[in-house]
Amino acid sequence: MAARPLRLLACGDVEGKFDALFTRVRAIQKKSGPFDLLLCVGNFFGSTLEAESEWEDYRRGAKKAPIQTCVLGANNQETVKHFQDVDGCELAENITYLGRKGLFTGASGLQIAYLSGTEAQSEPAPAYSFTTKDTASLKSALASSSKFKGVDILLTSPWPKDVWLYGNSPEEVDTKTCGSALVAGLAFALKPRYHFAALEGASYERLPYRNHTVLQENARQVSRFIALSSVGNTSKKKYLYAFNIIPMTSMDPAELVKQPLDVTENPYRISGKDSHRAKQASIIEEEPAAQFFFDLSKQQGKKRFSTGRGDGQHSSPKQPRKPPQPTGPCWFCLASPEVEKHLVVSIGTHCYLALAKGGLTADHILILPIGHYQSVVELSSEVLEEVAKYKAALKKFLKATGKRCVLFERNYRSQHLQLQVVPVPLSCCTTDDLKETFIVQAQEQQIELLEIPEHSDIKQIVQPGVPYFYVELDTGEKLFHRIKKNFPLQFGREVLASEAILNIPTRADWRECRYSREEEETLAKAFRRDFEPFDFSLTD
Ligand SMILES: *[C@@H]1O[C@H](CO)[C@@H](O)[C@H](O)[C@H]1NC(C)=O
Ligand SMILES: *[C@@H]1O[C@H](CO)[C@@H](O)[C@H](O)[C@H]1NC(C)=O
Ligand SMILES: CC(=O)N[C@H]1CO[C@H](CO)[C@@H](O)[C@@H]1O
Ligand SMILES: [Zn+2]
Repeated sequence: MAARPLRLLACGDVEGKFDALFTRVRAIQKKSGPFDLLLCVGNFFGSTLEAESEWEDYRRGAKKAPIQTCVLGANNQETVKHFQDVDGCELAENITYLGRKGLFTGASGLQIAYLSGTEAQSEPAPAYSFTTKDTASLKSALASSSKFKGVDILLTSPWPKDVWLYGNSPEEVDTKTCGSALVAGLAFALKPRYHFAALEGASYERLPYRNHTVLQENARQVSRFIALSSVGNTSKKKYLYAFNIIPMTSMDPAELVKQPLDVTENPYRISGKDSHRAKQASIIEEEPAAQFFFDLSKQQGKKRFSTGRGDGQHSSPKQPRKPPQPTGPCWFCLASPEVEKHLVVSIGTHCYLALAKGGLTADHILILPIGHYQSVVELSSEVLEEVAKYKAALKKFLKATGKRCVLFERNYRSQHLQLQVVPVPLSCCTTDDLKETFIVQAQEQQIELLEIPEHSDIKQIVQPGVPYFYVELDTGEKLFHRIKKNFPLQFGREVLASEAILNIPTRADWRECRYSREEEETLAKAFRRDFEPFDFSLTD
């Protein structure tokens, strides 16, 4: 018993141009058949005399809306007078004010959540605005049940803040000031399949975004955010959007959660959750608790211990810590649309392997955490454990191909942790040669590389946030440099590419090592095939 899809229209700011809107709707219906509902977001009423007199015709019944029309309330003082009943009411035949906030459920089962007005900027909140209290009560009324899956449609007048993150950028809006954080929080919680907004005079259709964490949660329906322009706008920007929808309550669950190819990460992961930032801050606070730091800035070899914050607080090991979130699009968060998935060669639980883009050699590999961590120092123990597993697997693999593995990390001007693994043929040089070359070439550039004990962890040497570079040899020995300023970004590559080691000096700069996408795909495929016998992620 397949439900008939509903045919809906959504419209941006009408600004009192009722005749223009309904003429257009009539023309559309004449051409492509009747629609079930027209949903209007943004300013329905205008404040000009012309707009007022146009409205008089509809209010008195001299003119009529040709379709059931639902509208949101006022966004300014001038138009508050049109919305007498905060719980919603009929404004004219076929024109209904939905109310301040709530859920409208149609006979078909279609669920439309709505929030009228703009976010309050001052106290006391004006009559046409909403506050945290409003969005919190809407969230708890709709989304607190464990059975809650989402709503079909969310209507708000303002855009949600940061909706463009991880997606396509809107034109003509100031991304610094545009959008409401409360609306973002609401959209994050309600997981609408469609979210409409207006007020910016711009039209924008964001790529669909996910509402689940890849690899960690079951798939949920994606959300589409669509911002519409104002009616009769001369610049021909889109103000009407037509779509078909089957209410989620009558949809096949598998069909509902299908992910389109162009789906992106959820833009609200940071700003959306009200207390998320605070929680994140407290996680970072906890991190270095009861840790010891060698202070290498003083004197080589002499260890000074300090107890960090030493308040002995540990988070329960039962609750895996959520990785911090990037503040913008990231090329290496596995869930991010920016990731070049064709370079990925293995995916574990917390980490993954990818071929380095423009690698020094065809088997130059990166070990990366799946979540957003800036450096090894920030990794939780379970992520570190898997990093160690990948290191061991790669070492074994490379040994089998007659190579030793050199690993380095630069935590400086980087966003997402990348452990670079560069294979060096055994026949080319010994581990001691490698070590020597690194030390000598560092000295030439006034970089002090300090040897640190084999079994010590970088975590014990630096505090999170401190920039550093280190290279780890196949014996586990490490050479460490605390970066103060002006560290040559390509240093690790330069040394390995130099005559003394790989002797491919022109490849030191990765930009000189570009491959075409087809070549990259071929290299990744070859690596996957060769690495397979060593890849624990395939068997665990
Ligand atoms: C009001 O809307 C209904 C349903 O969309 C439509 O059938 C009807 O013709 C409309 N009324 C007028 C007067 O156009
Ligand atoms: C088009 O939209 C912009 C922004 O909302 C507005 O300033 C302008 O007056 C509109 N033009 C028309 C003809 O409605
Ligand atoms: C409410 C909810 O479950 N939201 C999820 C939406 O998707 C993001 C990741 O894309 C998750 O972090 C949220 O938990
Ligand atoms: Zn990242």
